[in-house]
Amino acid sequence: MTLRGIVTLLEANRPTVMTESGTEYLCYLRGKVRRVSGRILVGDQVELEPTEGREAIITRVLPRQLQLERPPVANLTGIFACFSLNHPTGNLELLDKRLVLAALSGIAVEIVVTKSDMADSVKELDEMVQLYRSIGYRVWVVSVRTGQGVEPWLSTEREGIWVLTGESGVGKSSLLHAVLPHAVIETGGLSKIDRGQQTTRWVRLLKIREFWLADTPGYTALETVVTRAEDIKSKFFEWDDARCRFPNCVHRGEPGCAVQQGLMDGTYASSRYRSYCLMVDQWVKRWGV
Ligand SMILES: Nc1nc2c(ncn2[C@@H]2O[C@H](COP(=O)(O)OP(=O)(O)OP(=O)(O)O)[C@@H](O)[C@H]2O)c(=O)[nH]1
Ligand SMILES: [Mg+2]
Ligand SMILES: [Zn+2]
Repeated sequence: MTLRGIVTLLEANRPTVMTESGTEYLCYLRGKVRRVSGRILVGDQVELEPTEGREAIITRVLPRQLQLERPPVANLTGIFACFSLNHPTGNLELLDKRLVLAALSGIAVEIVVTKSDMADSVKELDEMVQLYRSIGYRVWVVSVRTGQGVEPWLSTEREGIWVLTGESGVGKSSLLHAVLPHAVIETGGLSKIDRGQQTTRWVRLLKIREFWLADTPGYTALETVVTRAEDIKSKFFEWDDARCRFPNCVHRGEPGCAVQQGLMDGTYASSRYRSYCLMVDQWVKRWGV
């Protein structure tokens, strides 16, 4: 009997697969499959043959739609870019980087501002939310402590495989726990220096109505395909209608640059421009293009 399923967990290299009927099997990989498909990933669609009890052998790994180096999840549809303003202190540069890399990889991204009850300044929080909404991002503001925003975030229709990303301690696992109180999810505290403690060790997919959601261990960046540094500017969508004198302007001091002008008159956020420059510089250093 051959069944179809999805890899929901890889623990100590043993995949757990959930079949279409919702049964979970602890699996082995047939040697040939391992040789042909290489490393199996959470999110892989597979065929399996049950052996005894809740055990099965994976006989085939279906072709992957998409695979990034990080997070190590196959067939990703989108990411939730989790960001806390304070405790731990949010890093806008890392947030912007994730937004750009998601766009470059062709996956969806939504921003989840976590731990809203811990924000030191409501004004700062509002400004941040407004900035990203004005660029066109979907932004959620949630607190698992007060329950704010969790329900609207969750009840939005989605499909495919989504992953929670963000610095250690931003509250990814806590959010998952608030949504699925019966699932076994590790959550941790913050260390004395107000950083997370890398509590989550495994990637695990959980079914939420029509979509899959995975927690990840404190990933801040996505690892994506190599592109040219000049592709980065097109992912700062708010600059789309900036009409610079030179069409190939990279907004780094050229004369007649509409982005520089917009920064000066306050049309564009300086934090975004800073992220842009840092990202381009890192890119050139790493890839040379
Ligand atoms: N006040 C408050 N604390 C929160 C909230 N969400 C999470 N926390 C706390 O923040 C700490 C870290 O939360 P986790 O959910 O473990 O963070 P994580 O993002 O999963 O961290 P890693 O697994 O290390 O990547 C825990 O002590 C949580 O109780 C929130 O909305 N409000
Ligand atoms: Mg966690
Ligand atoms: Zn320009």
